Amino acid sequence: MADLRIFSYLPNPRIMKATIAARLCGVDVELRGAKPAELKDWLWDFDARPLSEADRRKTKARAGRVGFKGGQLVKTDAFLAAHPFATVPAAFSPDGTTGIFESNSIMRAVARLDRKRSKLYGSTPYEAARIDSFLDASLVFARDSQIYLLALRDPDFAADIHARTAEAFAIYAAGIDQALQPDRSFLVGETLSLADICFVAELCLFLNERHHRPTLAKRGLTPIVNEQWREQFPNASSHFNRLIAHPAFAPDVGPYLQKLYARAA
Ligand SMILES: N[C@@H](CCC(=O)N[C@@H](CS)C(=O)NCC(=O)O)C(=O)O
Repeated sequence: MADLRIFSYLPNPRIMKATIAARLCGVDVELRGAKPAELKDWLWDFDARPLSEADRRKTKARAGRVGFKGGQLVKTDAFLAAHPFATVPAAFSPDGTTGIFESNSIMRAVARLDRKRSKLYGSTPYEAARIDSFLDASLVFARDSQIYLLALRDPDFAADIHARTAEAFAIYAAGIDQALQPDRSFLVGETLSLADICFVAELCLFLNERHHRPTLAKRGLTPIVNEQWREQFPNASSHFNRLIAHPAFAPDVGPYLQKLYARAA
């Protein structure tokens, strides 16, 4: 039995947080899920699976709210008890009784299950708290990033959203860049931590804006992460480039970015 089960649409950079940490911690994570569009035909449950006729009869469908707006999702009562915000990624303890939500918390759960003394969650309470600080700052950015990426699905997206998100990205990237100055190798302490993993995953997710280049262009806009970001935030950008080649990151991030760049081109 795996140490943690995660149900989500796949691939999902939010899940990379947990799978990268799992490689470094020697933790066994089981992934269940399918492409985003297919999750409407899945039972949202600890025992997540493609819906059978019996599942459809037994469980009522509910309106999706974030990312699945306009669709109907079949979430069991047990799923809602374990996951009160009803979102994916949705992690579960091996017996299915404890739901863990929010991708940063799922990643923290992996680090707490650490079998390799990886120190991914810091070596002291102060380091752990500083890692939390980066995870909180990342979630603030992630919220803006999510609103922007979902808005771009509509060619008539609200005019101010691009400028607001550009500002949010500049604040986030500047903080990361500052934390790496003058030539630090990691965001917290002297070794890789959850803070570095979270940064890479959030940026991978944000790079999805590239898929919406034509929509942006119609409004006279360009992607927020463009060529200039390397010059504006050199430490943050080289940190990202260094980490995506790291053996614990590459199996997830490599294929994800390859597909993203190929599709965006
Ligand atoms: N901040 C959360 C975001 C999770 C989230 O918003 N998930 C959306 C999909 S992008 C969801 O599950 N929506 C379910 C629904 O629409 O009912 C995390 O990092 O896990």
